Amino acid sequence: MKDAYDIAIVGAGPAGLAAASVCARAGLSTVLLDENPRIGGQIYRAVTATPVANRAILGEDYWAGVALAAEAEASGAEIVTGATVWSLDASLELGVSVAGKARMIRARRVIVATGALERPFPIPGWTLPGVMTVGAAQTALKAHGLVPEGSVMLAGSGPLLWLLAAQIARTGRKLQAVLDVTPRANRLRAAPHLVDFLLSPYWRKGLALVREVKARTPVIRVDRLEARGDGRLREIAFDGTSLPLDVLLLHQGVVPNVNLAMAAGVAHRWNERQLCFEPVLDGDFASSVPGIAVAGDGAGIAGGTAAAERGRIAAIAAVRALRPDANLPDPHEARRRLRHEERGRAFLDELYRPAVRYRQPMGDTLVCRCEEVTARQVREAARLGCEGPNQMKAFLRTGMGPCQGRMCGLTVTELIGAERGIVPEQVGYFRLRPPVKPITLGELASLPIGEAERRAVER
Ligand SMILES: Cc1cc2nc3c(=O)[nH]c(=O)nc-3n(C[C@H](O)[C@@H](O)[C@H](O)COP(=O)(O)OP(=O)(O)OC[C@H]3O[C@@H](n4cnc5c(N)ncnc54)[C@H](O)[C@@H]3O)c2cc1C
Repeated sequence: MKDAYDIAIVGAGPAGLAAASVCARAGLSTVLLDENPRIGGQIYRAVTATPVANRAILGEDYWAGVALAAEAEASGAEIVTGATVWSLDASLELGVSVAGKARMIRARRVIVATGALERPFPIPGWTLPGVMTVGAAQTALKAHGLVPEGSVMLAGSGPLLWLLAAQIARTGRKLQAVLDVTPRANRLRAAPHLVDFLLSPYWRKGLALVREVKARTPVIRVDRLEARGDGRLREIAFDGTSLPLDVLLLHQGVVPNVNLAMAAGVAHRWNERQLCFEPVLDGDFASSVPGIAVAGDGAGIAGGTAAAERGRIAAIAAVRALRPDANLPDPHEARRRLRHEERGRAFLDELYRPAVRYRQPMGDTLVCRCEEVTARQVREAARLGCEGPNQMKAFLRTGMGPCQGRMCGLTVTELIGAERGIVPEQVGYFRLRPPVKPITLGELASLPIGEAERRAVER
């Protein structure tokens, strides 16, 4: 790695890979950083190295990542994997750790392509060993060819739930059931967007996926859900029934991974349709901080192929700003493809809108796993007058553990809003500061010491 680049891109999913190809091919010095050991991001995780050889298991949408990865690798961009970016500021300086050593690098433009995270799904028992997220199970499948053993159920809602159910079934492993918690009323909410959905690339694929799962696995509609056990998951309880269970995989959609962009000072707003915070961006995905763009699902959830187009558009704008005469792909073509990919999204957002019950838990259900804070505690603190997530840190330490709010942030915001009778936009989110990822003291100490730092501590 060098000390300075024209363009630094954080995240080697479809957005980052596409952006890196555009920037490097235009002749700009480009670094693509990802904390994972392999490129590909979530959708194409480990696509260049997965041990899953039977292409049918992960499906053709997964293998589309091979071409994108090859294009980035051939583009001349410097790709650094195992590189955790723990800080980014308005001067476009990035703190990066690789193999236990930290360093600072500079860029003239930064594209944040840090993707999405699974939305928290705080039901009673969600922290028991044996309960995982669908995303975590899919990571184990793509990266290591692992499939959960014993009696396994998936519970929740959203496209990724159906996709993993199909992928596991294709490995030959029998799932006990899929518990579908999608509220029935969502169909009404989604109905006005049906025509767009029918004209979109999603509906055929979606319908085929749901049919495939239903042909092999019992699908049960469920309103109430609870994981039970002593020390580990023993049984699943739903709507008056309980069944013994070894592994429960939970999922209720994905939300933008906002931590790095927020810590850099990028303005965010609440998206009521997707029930999450997203960065405020212009048509080129430029943020409120000059020089920083946010592309891919980190800019709002739109899916993997849309993420790649967003990466291209952000990259074209970044290159233009630095080298107006560069030879670039046609941005209008990328925008046309993006519009096509974004079509039908509103239908999916409304159809899979998570129920209030699973976003705003009650009683002793844990909200903050790191600090072991319950819904009751958060609600009580809000009733006592705690005004927002940042004050809640002082009351209960929510969001101050190693996950830095990734597992509890949205739940804390929504619970405070519910107790105080205000909307999430008014409640706000945790104020995020670097380091946005846990780093060791040793890593910090490994930062090169300049003359100014030496003089600051000399007596
Ligand atoms: C667990 C999970 C599994 C998913 N699986 C699928 C799927 O199979 N099919 C599908 O259609 N959609 C899937 N999605 C949806 C996903 O959001 C895709 O739409 C797509 O991967 C988004 O592309 P992206 O480029 O925006 O980000 P991503 O593909 O998410 O890539 C972001 C990359 O940024 C890296 N990163 C994040 N923060 C840092 C940091 N601080 N430092 C260094 N690197 C960082 C991550 O390691 C990651 O590789 C999944 C989402 C999740 C959360």
